[in-house]
Amino acid sequence: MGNDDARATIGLTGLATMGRNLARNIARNGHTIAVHNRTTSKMTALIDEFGDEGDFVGCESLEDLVAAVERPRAIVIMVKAGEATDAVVDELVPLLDEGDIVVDAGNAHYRDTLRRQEALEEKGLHFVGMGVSGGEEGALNGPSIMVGGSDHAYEVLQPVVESIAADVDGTPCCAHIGHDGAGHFVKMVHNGIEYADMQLIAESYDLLRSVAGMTPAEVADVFEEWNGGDLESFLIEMTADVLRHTDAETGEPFVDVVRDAAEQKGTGRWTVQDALDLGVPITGIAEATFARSLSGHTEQRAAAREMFSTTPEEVDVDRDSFVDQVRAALYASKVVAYAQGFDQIAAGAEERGWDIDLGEVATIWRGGCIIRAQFLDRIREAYADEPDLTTLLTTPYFAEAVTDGVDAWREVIVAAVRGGVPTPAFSSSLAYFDGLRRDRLPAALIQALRDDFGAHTYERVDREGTFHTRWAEEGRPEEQVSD
Ligand code: 2AM
Repeated sequence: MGNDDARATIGLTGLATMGRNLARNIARNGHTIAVHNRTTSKMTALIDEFGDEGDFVGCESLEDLVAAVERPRAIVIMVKAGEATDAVVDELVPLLDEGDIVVDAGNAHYRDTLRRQEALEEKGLHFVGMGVSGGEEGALNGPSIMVGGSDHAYEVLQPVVESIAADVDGTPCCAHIGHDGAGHFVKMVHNGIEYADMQLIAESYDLLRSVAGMTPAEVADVFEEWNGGDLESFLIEMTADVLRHTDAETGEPFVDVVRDAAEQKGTGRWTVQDALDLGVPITGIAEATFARSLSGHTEQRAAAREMFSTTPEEVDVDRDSFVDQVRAALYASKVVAYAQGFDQIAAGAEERGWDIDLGEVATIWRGGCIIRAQFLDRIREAYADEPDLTTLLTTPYFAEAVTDGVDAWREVIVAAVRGGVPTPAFSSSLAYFDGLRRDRLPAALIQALRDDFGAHTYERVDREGTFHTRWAEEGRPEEQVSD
């Protein structure tokens, strides 16, 4: 296919908010970009409104889009994940030439990315799953970008993606995470961690309000103060802002006029499903996901409210020290949630043969994305000191935070339990920590029971080998099943 008129460095189809903002970001950074949308009016609107921000080539058809881009072509697809992406890929592929690169910048499941990558590879094309975090604002002003796909494709894309990503201390928040689906996989876990982060913040707010009796505005002040320390992050800052907001219509705190049923688009669920497959206990993310589900079970909640008392139990706490305790509990639980998320990335990389640099993941999450936080610098440092880290929990900085905070963590959960305030993420994170550091776990009893009812065998603490006890026989003789 001849394309003598091709002058764009990159093409992009799908100009809803995210695609439009990403296109503007690319153009603003000096790259000529060809833009297309199924409904042409969105393309012309972009050029009418923002055409002076950079060098756009408006294209009315996918054929025009393909013809406008220099070879090897890089064409970004930014449409709804799932069927829409498949439809656009199917339409685009016959128009491309060998060596061209199709980039899916949507929120695809990494398994879909693997499937598409295999299909395109057979046709001599590169398929790149690219996770873009930071919402609409990030897409426009600098997101965190997690790129999968081949080394060659990354070499072609690098100048564009690095220039549009957020920047922290001169380092772009963008990396080639690993091959094929690695970018979308890491983006998925990022979103899972975001669920845990938000749930922990929500539990902290609930405790300060329901146990310590603070108003939303007072809680906002607490979050603002926390944002000046170790907890400094985009979400903590935003929480202070949201809690201070008053509903214009009713004059009530805004948080009180919002219906308390949290929704999800599914990436938290994907993360938990994947963790179950990998056998990685990401209890913080799982509880956060289930807490959203519970909040949405309106009928069951109504039935329970009718049956049981809804009056919170009074718990006597000293407000100032409780605020400090909640801060410590939040930080320790956050350490657990991130340690679990990074475990999942390590396990996924191992299982699927991706060479993922966990320190690099922490580095590119420092800016642009929803979970951006000072904390990620500590994680980056931990992996720099020890690249094959077994768990983030035991690195000196985090170990100290957890050790220093553990008494407060327990006190807060005791107060929550006494007061009837649900803190599933706080509680499960503490249980995870206690489980990990326990000398002996009751898993020994589980193994014995499994051997009794199902002859599933067990290992012993004092000898090598696999054993089975013949429970039904007199004297319960033990036999060695294997070495
Ligand atoms: P539209 O403006 O023509 O609806 C978000 O939905 C974006 O994905 C929009 O730009 C939308 O185009 C595009 N989109 C959704 N489904 C599509 C499909 N099957 N083919 C092409 N574009 C699609």
